[in-house]
Order: sequence, then C-alpha cells, then structure tokens
Amino acid sequence: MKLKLNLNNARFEITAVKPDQYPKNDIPEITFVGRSNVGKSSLINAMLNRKNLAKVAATPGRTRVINFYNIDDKIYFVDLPGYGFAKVSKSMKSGWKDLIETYLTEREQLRKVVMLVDIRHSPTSDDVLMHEWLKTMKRSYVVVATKLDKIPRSKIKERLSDIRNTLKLRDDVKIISFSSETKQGRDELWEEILEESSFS
Ligand SMILES: Nc1nc2c(ncn2[C@@H]2O[C@H](COP(=O)(O)OP(=O)(O)O)[C@@H](O)[C@H]2O)c(=O)[nH]1
Ligand SMILES: [Mg+2]
Repeated sequence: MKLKLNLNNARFEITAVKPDQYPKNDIPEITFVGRSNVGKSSLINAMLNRKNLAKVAATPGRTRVINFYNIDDKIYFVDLPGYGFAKVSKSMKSGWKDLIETYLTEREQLRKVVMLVDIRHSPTSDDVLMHEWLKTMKRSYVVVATKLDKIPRSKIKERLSDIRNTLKLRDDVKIISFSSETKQGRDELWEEILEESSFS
C-alpha cells in the first residue's frame, strides 16, 4: 500500500549540527544533497507546494546545518548543507564533511538519498566524490538534474548522458530531470520517493 501524505501538514521541525539533535523517533527520512546553489531548497519547496518553507539561500554555502522538515508525521525531508562553495576555508570544509558523513553513514532512518546536479553543467569533482560516497555507503539513491527550464529541449538528452557518464552511474540508477519553476519532474520524483520498498 502506498503512503498517503497530507502536504498541508508539512513543517520545519528542527536544525541540527550534531547527531544528538536529530529527531528522536523512527520516521523514515529522505535526504537531499548537492552543491551549493544547485536548487535544493527550491526543489524541497516545489515538492511540498510551498514558496518559502525551505529557505532559498541568500548566502550560498554558509549554512552548515542539517534541517529536518516533517511531512505529516510520516516522512522527514532532510536538507544537508551544500558542498563545493569555493570561498570556504579548509577547516569549514572538514566540518562540513564530518557533518554529512556522520549523517549519511550512521542514520538508520535514512531510506533514500536524492542527489542533485545542475542539468546545465558537467558534474564537478565534488559531485563525483559525493556519488562515490553514496555507492560506498550502499545507500539507495536517485539523481535529480535541476533547472531543466534553463536549457532548450533539444539539449536535454545530451546533458543527461554527460551527467550519467561523468558520474559513472550504473544503468539501473535513475536520473530525473526537474524544474522548480515549471514543476516538471515533481510527480516522478514523488513516485521514486514513495516507492514501496523505501518504506518497508
Ligand atoms: N530557473 C530556475 N531557477 C532555479 C531552479 N531551482 C533553483 N533555481 C534558482 O537557483 C538559485 C539557487 O537555488 P536554491 O534553491 O537556493 O539552491 P540551494 O543552495 O541548492 O538550496 C536561486 O536563485 C533559485 O531561484 C529551477 O528549477 N529553475
Ligand atoms: Mg538551500
């Protein structure tokens, strides 16, 4: 049976900077990762039919916290800090790595990772590394190519195959193209998230 969610009952719950601040229950979690500015907050808002639930960052890359959004007490959307922002110091970078590595390796409630890349560009070395981590951790994941509305239709196929090749995605890993502006890809991503196996 597929999970029914009341999206009107979606709300920000808590910000965490360490594991003892994560929600203390066993509601399953879907986690979003990607470079700063890739469109993560916009995608979370689009998925939840909200304009401002997840903040669309004014200072990209500065937020090194994990935000938990509670959806109808049935799922959490977990917003991990964006990576690859050029102007952060080495110590900030290692703090960031600890924060997300700890979450991704240890969090039992984590059912699926949604990894975002910008459809307009080849994945960066940070994206490639992130993807390698996900594979090593044996997490279930899906790749979302954001900002679909920013490229002409005629380029979509070529952009998706570049992303697939650069990340060396296995054939069975999906790439969903998505636009927070037009909401294209929204239904497909919900399908993927609510796939029965994610909630067994
Ligand atoms: N045209 C377009 N712009 C987008 C899309 N998603 C995000 N943006 C813009 O990209 C910028 C970064 O978005 P944000 O959601 O804050 O990225 P985050 O840093 O990954 O959370 C903002 O100016 C957004 O309005 C999209 O699908 N289409
Ligand atoms: Mg954001």
